[in-house]
Amino acid sequence: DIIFTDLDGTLLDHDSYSFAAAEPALAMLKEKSIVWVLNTSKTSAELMPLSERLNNPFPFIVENGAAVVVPKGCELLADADMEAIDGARHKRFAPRRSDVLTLLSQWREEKGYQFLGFSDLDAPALQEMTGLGFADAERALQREYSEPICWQDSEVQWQQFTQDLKGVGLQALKGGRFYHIMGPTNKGVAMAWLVSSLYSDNEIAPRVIALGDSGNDIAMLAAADIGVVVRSDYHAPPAISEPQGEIMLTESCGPAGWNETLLKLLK
Ligand code: 2M8
Ligand code: MG
Ligand code: MG
Repeated sequence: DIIFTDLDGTLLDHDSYSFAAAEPALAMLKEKSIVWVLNTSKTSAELMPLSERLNNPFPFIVENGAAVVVPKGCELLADADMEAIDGARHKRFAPRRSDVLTLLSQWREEKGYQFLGFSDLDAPALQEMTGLGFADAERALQREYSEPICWQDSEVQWQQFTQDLKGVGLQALKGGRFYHIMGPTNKGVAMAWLVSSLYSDNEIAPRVIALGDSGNDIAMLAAADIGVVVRSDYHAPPAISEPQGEIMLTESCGPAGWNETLLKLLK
């Protein structure tokens, strides 16, 4: 097996960002030496300390599938064609955030769209909106590929905005709290690249298990052999149309649901 997991609302509690309820299944992953990959909206800067806290030595996927990142010291994917950024190696599937920001500020000016983006915020303001600690909020602001926004305009303007994004090959991907403005990739695209890069054609392909709770997880859940929709206290489970494998829905919410379902699957 290989596991791909979302963080917020999935392995981490939506409000406290705790993974305490998932400890038994995390221990089982370790015991069975299963490769498990964090696949999240979060940035590389957020993932570095988080993967250490989670005791996860594997590559991770950042900013909603924008890049696969191999941290310093990880020997996997040694042959892959990757870009060195801050001591890590990145395989990029999206344009850089600076390009996205240029367009957004141009449109704001020309079309009067009203939204609040991460580039308008400082760490204390982001803490207020998300409940992140100060250091984590600072790391969340260090984005390389995507701009999370809160829409503050009408539905009509939103329709126009998403059309404009489409016209330049960008999209608005719904996360837990924000829409992530980014290039034409998703968590499923990066997951598929990583699986095919880790396992060559003549190896037996592992069973791919993916877990997530929100709209931005749909592509990942649909592309997995087993897509586990983690129940949320805050929103209805996302509908997975045309899954390639089996879809399951957890009984409990967040990390407790993650734990109960993975323990069952890995037994
Ligand atoms: C943002 O992502 C979440 C996850 O779905 C969201 O859209 O609500 C990202 O900015 C991420 O970097 C940050 O850690 C998170 C904090 O809630 O919010
Ligand atoms: Mg989530
Ligand atoms: Mg997420």
